[in-house]
Amino acid sequence: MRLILVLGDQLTHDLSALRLAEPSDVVVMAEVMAEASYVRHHPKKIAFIFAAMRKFAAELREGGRTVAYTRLDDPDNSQSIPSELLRRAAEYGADDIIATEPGEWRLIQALGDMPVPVRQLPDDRFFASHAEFADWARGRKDLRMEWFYREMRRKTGLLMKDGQPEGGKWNFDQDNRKPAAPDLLREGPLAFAPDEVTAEVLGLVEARFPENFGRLRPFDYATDRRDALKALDHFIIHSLDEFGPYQDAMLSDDPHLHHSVLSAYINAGLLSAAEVCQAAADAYDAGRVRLNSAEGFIRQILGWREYMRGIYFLEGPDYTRRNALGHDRDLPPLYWGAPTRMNCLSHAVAQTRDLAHAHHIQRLMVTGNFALLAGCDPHQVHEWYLEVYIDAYEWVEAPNVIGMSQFADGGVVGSKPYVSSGNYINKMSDYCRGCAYKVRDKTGPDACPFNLLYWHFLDRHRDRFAGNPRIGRIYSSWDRMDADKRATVLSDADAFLARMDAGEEV
Ligand code: FAD
Ligand code: DLZ
Ligand code: SF4
Repeated sequence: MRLILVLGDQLTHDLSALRLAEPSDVVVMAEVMAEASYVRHHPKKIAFIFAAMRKFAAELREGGRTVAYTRLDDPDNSQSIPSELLRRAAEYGADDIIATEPGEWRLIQALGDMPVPVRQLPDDRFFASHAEFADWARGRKDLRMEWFYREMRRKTGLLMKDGQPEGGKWNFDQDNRKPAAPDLLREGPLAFAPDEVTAEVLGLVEARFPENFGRLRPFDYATDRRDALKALDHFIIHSLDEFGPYQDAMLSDDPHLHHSVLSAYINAGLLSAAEVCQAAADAYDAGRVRLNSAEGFIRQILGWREYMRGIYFLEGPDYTRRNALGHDRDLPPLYWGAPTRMNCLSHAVAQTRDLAHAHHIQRLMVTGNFALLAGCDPHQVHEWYLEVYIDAYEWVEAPNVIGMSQFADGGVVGSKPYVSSGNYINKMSDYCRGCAYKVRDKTGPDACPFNLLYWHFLDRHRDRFAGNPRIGRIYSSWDRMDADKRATVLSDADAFLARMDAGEEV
């Protein structure tokens, strides 16, 4: 007798472990506190995963499989994945367990340490295997995503014509940096009313996780493949064409703009990365969307998503403890919704609380940028992102946070830190218009904190970044500034940080 483990982010019918399953095997799925509480996940994230797990288990049963499914409140639930596997092994007399490799070192190691042997098969829902990524990385001085992405384009043939990139270029990002105007006609993602299964899970999550940061209701995410496919179609038809030009824009009254909001579905396995990329390429081939949008969108998945996974597994289990810049400030309470006068942060955090989602530029250039400029402990920042986003699993979250956003890996992911003054946020959003701070003020009581902290960050990390070819020249602007003004900027920044550390509203 054999058990087949399916985790909450492995809800894919042709998962490697399920492909190997014999009719007599028992599929094990379990809602457990160990997974639901290794960080205090957003209630919407827990509800999404539990509802999607329950519906996936029902689909497996309809397909004739035997599923041993543990609900969170089952009296026999032993509340961790390894202990549930042991309990089920004893129950069914199983001495062999097959799993698809989990997306987190913690669980890979836990399965490796089990007294019953667990065979962990490669997770082949990705475009590149661990070995392929390691081969690509071997011997390279730096691991830039762009080069890896080109390999993936060649490998998959996506947007390729006669061995050359469609349109003669690999990347059309210079067309993709437009700020957005408020537009009442923008479609946004599809919303799904909770069905019976989801409604029951919402009640469970409400009762069991009342203290977790984030609003559970209204809940309108898809929780099965059928609805996730509808969300994909809707995005391709209504939003993909304008995805490219506005992918870096932010608007106070529009949390999604032209973004797909498909990450939760792809990461949990309800949609495959390959089918999502193919749908975008097909829309381009059919003349329905512009090339810079199709290419920009496909690059996020075929390039960034795949590359982030490669980095996570290449860099090893200590990656989330990296702290190359020696940052140690506690993440301020405003990240959990305490009031702040900074309008951009207030919006990004409120949206995160309400939706368990924020788009890439909000994550990178608002919440991430501020934490980096303020010198916050990258491990705390990492845990925050892992908690609050519905699409967050360590393999994808950690390289984005520790690497891309906080530069805590010392430059494995990014060749320069993603920092900016208020100027960038003002250019790409309407946040500054409604802010108590003045984005044009460089010093003084109303100066935008991003302006103060930007120079503070560069000044305190001069030794590391002055020689960096991508940002080094900014130091000449800083050095040209009048000495008194430089001193005022730094002391205003220190005063701001001191007020923040003292728990004052900033
Ligand atoms: P779209 O803008 O529509 O992009 C399409 C798809 O591309 C996404 O669904 C996603 O699958 C993929 N994608 C885009 N950018 C990235 C990226 N940098 N890394 C990996 N995949 C990408 N994404 C996660 O899936 N989980 C995370 O935990 C996560 N944490 C992040 C933390 C930080 C600090 C930053 C800067 C980015 C993070 N991202 C994460 C990447 C990105 O912000 C989200 O994938 C995206 O916002 C999801 O919304 P969407 O589906 O509308 O994406
Ligand atoms: C995130 C999550 C949560 C909240 N709960 C469960 C669960 O109860 N059971 C389960 O199998 N998986 C859950 N997950 C997803 C796992 O944490 C995820 O598989 C690992 O982090 C590896 O990516
Ligand atoms: Fe954010 Fe500064 Fe703009 Fe206010 S002025 S919204 S703090 S960037």
